[in-house]
Amino acid sequence: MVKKKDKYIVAVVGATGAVGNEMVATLEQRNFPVEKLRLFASERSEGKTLDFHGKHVSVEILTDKVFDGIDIALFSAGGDRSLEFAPAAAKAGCVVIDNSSAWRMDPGVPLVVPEVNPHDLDWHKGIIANPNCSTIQMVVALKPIHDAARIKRVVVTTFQSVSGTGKKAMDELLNQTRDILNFKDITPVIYPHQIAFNCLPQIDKFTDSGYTKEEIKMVNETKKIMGDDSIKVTATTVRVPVFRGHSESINIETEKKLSANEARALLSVAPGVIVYDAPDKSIYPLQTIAANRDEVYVGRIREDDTIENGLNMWIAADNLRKGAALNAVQIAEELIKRAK
Ligand code: 25A
Ligand code: L14
Repeated sequence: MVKKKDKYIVAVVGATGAVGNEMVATLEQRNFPVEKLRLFASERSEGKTLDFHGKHVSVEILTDKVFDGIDIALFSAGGDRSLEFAPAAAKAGCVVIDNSSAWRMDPGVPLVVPEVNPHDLDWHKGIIANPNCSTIQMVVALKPIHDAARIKRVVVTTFQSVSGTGKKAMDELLNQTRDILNFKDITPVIYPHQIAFNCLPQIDKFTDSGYTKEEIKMVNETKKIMGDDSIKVTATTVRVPVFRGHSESINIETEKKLSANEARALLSVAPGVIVYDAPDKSIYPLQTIAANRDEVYVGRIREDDTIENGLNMWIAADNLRKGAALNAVQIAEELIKRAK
């Protein structure tokens, strides 16, 4: 449990990664009440420093002994590190907000998007999971529609940027693009195929079902966050040659009829959402518009007349912010609001 204080000792684990960097920036931008910031990564980052409120903070090596006295730790160093270190951190009295997929479906761990299910923070036991980036932005847009008309089924296709995979993937897209434009041969390393000038219908590993783990995460995490196992979700997740921001095409079937205008009205007052939908002016969500912004952009809202109660929409959000770092910091903000 987080105890009520004026300021907190906060740690970022995996601080030198793409998401970790964004966590440090988000804590600063939102003026989170930080008494002391501690940064952890592997030996590879020893000697590095990151700036926080104008001061250089040194990166320390992560061990299971470091957590004494830390109030809140934001983890983003990959699933294996979360499995290994989060229990030790929780045991030391530190509340872990974990960005990996390691703990998300554990029944003893709440999976939280503050706009959707902040009440699930009430039953955490020291570890709170931050959902998958594609799931977070989708449930922010689905929640007001579910509350008004009950969602029966969702068909989603994602268009995901390379920053979700980390810094090395961003370098791979940049280097491949430059090499191809210079007529040089390229060798894919991070992704199984060329990502420059290409779209890959694979994110994370394939399972025996033929679906990727990313697709399965979207199905299971949506039910857990929305607290409704009856919502059917089917997903196709696609990597596109974009650096930052994910888009999604979403088809929704509801129990009750909702017109496109009614959906637009609900979404326009929903927390964390910007309705960006003026097709006559070619205004619709784009990864370039959502990048470096906090909100989920929703547009192309239309009725699907091939089913009784159907809607189509297109959404975009920043995967490193709402999809990862911002959602984690918002969870921390909710925790300190509830602290006693
Ligand atoms: O281990 P896994 O489960 O396979 O997952 C690791 C992957 O998950 C990514 C992460 O991206 C990495 O590719 N990742 C993290 N959060 C994610 C999310 N929300 C996510 N992917 C999707 N969604 P990353 O490279 O941007 O961030 C990695 C961070 O974790 C730190 N870290 C790694 N091992 C650690 C550790 N921290 C503590 N203990 C450990 N044992 C890592 O710190 C980074 O902060 P680092 O010091 O290892 O890396 C600093 C720089 O070096 C680069 N790098 C990483 N690995 C190698 C490398 N360089 C050379 N060789 C390597 N093998 C990193 O890019 C970073 O810039
Ligand atoms: O958080 O884009 O489960 O490669 C892991 C894969 C996030 C996206 C997660 C990617 C995902 C990431």
